[in-house]
Amino acid sequence: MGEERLLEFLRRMLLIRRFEEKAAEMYALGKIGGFLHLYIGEEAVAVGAMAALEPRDYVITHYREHGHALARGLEPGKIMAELFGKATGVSRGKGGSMHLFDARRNFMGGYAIVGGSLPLSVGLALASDYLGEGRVVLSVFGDGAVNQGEFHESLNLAALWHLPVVFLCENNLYALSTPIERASAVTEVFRRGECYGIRGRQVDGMDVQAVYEAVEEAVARVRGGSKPVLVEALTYRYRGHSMADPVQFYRKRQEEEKWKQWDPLLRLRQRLESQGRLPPELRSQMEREVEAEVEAAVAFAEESPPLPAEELCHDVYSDKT
Ligand SMILES: Cc1ncc(C[n+]2csc(CCOP(=O)(O)OP(=O)(O)O)c2C)c(N)n1
Ligand SMILES: [Mg+2]
Repeated sequence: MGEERLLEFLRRMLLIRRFEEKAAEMYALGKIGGFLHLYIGEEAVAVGAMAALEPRDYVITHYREHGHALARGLEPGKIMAELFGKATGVSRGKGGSMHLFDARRNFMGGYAIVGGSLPLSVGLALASDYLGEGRVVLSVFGDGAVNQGEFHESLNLAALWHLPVVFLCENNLYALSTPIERASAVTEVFRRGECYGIRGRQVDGMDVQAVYEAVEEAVARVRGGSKPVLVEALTYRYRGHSMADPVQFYRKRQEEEKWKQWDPLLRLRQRLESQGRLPPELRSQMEREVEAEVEAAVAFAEESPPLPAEELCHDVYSDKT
């Protein structure tokens, strides 16, 4: 893979990490209310997967979606403003952390209901197919969604109608405090589509290049008219489920340390450094630029006006017929 692309992957993962660290800080300062689910540790999945898409493709995802939005190219300032509940946010400050949306980038939203976005992703794929648009849908969800009825209904219909969906499960081994082996009779998520004739593939979700290659292959298949594909990315969230989660009560320190050794940023950085493709000056320049971008995002959110109360009931119904 070309040097430029790998450096871009590293920059995007770094942007997500620094953005999330800053969001945690802003939450602690009381600038962000409601729930805040951080994506730290899982950056390689979003960055690898989004890079395999074309701009016309749809993305739809769950509530741990800041990383997906950043990797898809939504502006950091408008995402931070959304977390702050400001009128300049991507959803005009009405959605908050779990409901980032940008139709211009075909980013069709984060959804708070576990599994709730899966039927919507099939609907988007049906529209693309019916209209002959050639768009692929990347449908992202967590391991907690795979025992929901909606998961099975969605996979069945998508397979039956040969719809252009790539189902991407971010298996971070836990749904809230429940480990996957306590919730799933079959823990190999990639096999869960077999009964619908859906091809599955497991990938190292801590390796951005591996994720990119797996999703790119899946997208090419699906765009070529084959059945949907299910990709399972094995990954790990470093923080609690949300900012309010006392993670130490259900996870072992050794497990956390083990996964941190496979840190996606560290791995790519070491790979590039060992190949002489990331000299120290370039690395510190990248760090400085990303930090400045995140600071600018916070400044934009701080300076933005709150949503006027009279606008609360606007945009409840679409005026498009
Ligand atoms: C239908 C439904 N049931 C329960 C919840 C409460 N809930 C919020 S997040 C979550 C865990 C989901 O875990 P997973 O899908 O693995 O995603 P992760 O948080 O690990 O990224 C649960 C049970 C919900 N939001 N929706
Ligand atoms: Mg999970």
